[in-house]
Amino acid sequence: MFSRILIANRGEIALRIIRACKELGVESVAVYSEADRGAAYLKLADMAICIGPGPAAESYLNIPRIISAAEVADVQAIHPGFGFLSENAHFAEVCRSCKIEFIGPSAESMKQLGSKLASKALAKECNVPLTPGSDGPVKSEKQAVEVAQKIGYPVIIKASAGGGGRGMRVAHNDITLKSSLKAAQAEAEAAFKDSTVFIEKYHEEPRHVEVQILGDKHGHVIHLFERDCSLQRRHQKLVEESPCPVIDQKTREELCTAAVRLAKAANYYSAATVEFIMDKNRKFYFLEVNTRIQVEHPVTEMVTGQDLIQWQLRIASGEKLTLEQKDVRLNGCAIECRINAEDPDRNFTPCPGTLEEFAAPGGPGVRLDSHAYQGYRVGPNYDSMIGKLIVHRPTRAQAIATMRRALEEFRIGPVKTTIGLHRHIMATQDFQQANIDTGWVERTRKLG
Ligand code: MV4
Repeated sequence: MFSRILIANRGEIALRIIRACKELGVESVAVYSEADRGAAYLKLADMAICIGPGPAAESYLNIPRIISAAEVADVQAIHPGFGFLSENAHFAEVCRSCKIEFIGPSAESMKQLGSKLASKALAKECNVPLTPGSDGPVKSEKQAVEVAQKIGYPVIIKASAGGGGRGMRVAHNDITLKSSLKAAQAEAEAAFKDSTVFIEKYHEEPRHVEVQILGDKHGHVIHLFERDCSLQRRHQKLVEESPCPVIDQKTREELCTAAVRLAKAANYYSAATVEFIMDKNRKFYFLEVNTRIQVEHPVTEMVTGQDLIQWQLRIASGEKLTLEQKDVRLNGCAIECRINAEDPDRNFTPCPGTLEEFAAPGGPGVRLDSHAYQGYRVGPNYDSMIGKLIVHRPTRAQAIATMRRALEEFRIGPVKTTIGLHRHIMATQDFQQANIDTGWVERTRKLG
């Protein structure tokens, strides 16, 4: 195991990684921007280094400054957390050339799986179910129309270099397809310096189900079951849970083993998430692979009893993944609500400010992953997530009851947060009966 690592991130996930380090006896070096100076979680690290001004480009995204901090602190490895540099293959290569272990997958796996077309091609080879589509780049209007007429409208145009919903367009006929194609190519070029796009049949209001993967450097790959992340708004997840409440044991087994086949084919090590869409007939289709630890990893930790961050450290240091697939069991139900400092009644606009009131929930079955506290100032520089409230209970109904109780206890003010929205969601028949899909939040808010 490493003796000292650097955490190239901030906030809640930096704190989560510090906690894992302490439990493994690893020294942690935190980095912070001037905007995060004085944040309480920095005191829990063994060392904290300022790496620049508030704007992320000058601090958390600045590779030379992070590498310099790593050299000064003499660390053996860097954990990138999520967001920022976590899926940057170039950063992983720089770490390698500086003889610093990147706590994540190889740069090669990141590149292969980061390309949506390359990951789809690999998925096809491994018999992972795919949405019908162009199966390769679409270059001309003529080719786009041919593909669309073959698979039928509506279709969706996606950027191969995209992800998380950026650069996607839906078309319902030949005319809108032609204009959308040009716009999608231009958007992809501007956002990713790669205009490659492809076409798929568009699934309306699907569920979003994803499989947690762990692999080691010795070729051993396992899954830790699935999460249902259907409750989201504009590609920002609001609630995540495990297991998916609407699939049976046979579907679960197929979904999870398909994800393992794909990770094995990519020679994957570290943690990954294989994303699927599930349509109204409960058929699933591969979407993309996220080559990082995700925000919602705690729900998987709760139902499996495994510490995913500790596993990432062990795997990066070359240890064997001693966990066998047959020993990974699903125990009960876990639900996570993302607590963001934003106003759901004003189109989710971020609400920076000081948390004058911050009363955290607790008690049986409750986990709070948050770096916030009474007096913490939420700045305007970074995303507005100030914590994640996670519950773990034997059944889904009990988990919802515990979540409702914990959300009642949770008091934050005067800054507006998503707590009230979560109280509402947990009280709906739709959520309680698991009648939700990726369009639910927007549909119900229009009605309300
Ligand atoms: C789709 C789709 C419908 N049909 N692909 C959005 C994020 C990116 N990972 C892929 N996404 C989608 N791809 C086909 N063929 C609908 C979405 C989608 C979505 C997917 C997962 C979670 C939330 C979503 C919200 C809107 C659209």
